[in-house]
Amino acid sequence: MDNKFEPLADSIRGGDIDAGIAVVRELVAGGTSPLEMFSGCIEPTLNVLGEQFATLDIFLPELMIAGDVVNAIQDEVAPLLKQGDSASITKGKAVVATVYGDLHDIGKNMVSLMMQVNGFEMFDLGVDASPKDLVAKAEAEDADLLCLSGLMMPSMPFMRETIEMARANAKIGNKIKIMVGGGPVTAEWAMENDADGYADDAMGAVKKAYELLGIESMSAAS
Ligand code: B12
Repeated sequence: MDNKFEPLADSIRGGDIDAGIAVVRELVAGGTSPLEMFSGCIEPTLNVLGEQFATLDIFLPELMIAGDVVNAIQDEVAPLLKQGDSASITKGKAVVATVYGDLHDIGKNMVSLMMQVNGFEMFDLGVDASPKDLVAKAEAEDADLLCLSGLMMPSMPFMRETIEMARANAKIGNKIKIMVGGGPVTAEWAMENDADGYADDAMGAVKKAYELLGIESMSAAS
């Protein structure tokens, strides 16, 4: 990790929201983009914490305070990203959520924010979203895209169920494009489970959305 990110990583590991916000403001003032912070520091730091959690070197409270710092950082940088929003014409409507049984929202929020900044009207159902609610919202909004995030193996059957239910829906089933992502999801999983696309990060999600809807150029924001 680049040395300039060490204080940010420290604030996440230490669960220090005030320090995290202060460091982010300094980095922004120095010209570092929020996306760079996420890919260069926040995601790798969370990945290491996830491994330490799996090996019982840290426990749930440590993971929770790290998550709280990252959520606060997301709230801090979201307005900055939206300022750069050059997309006044909507590229499409997308329903997004973390699937049933899963409360992880950091990655889902990144995807939702980057899609919004790049021209999509986002309908975010939050976390723990049931297949029924997701499909009902997609139908009500006549959405072009359904974006499903999942980090928990036990929730993968619900992601699959959501895809099946969306495909079977009389109104949107034939047209809606379904994108999936998150830790246990792979491009192979996406293909085997009848999703249209997979991406492993937020900008990848935007690119995939453009590709699936046949939109030519990316508009903004990095
Ligand atoms: C932070 C964290 C938490 C925080 C979550 C805070 C929050 N608000 O989200 C807290 C402490 C609450 C938490 C709780 C739990 N967690 Co947790 N957590 C993590 C950790 C460390 C990081 C996740 C994260 O935010 N990563 C950073 C983001 C930016 O990455 P991301 O989510 O992958 O998203 C990116 C891409 O995947 C992609 N993407 C994501 N979604 C989508 C969607 C689409 C459509 C597309 C195209 C792309 C895309 O783009 C994103 C941006 O780049 C992971 C470890 C890991 N390596 O993932 C464990 C991890 C996911 N947790 C785990 C577990 C077990 C739990 C608990 C069950 C622990 C417990 N005993 O209670 C609970 C779950 C409760 C529940 N029902 O959900 C396991 C899951 C194992 C599994 N695969 O089944 C992991 C893998 C840790 C581990 N190694 O054991 N956790």
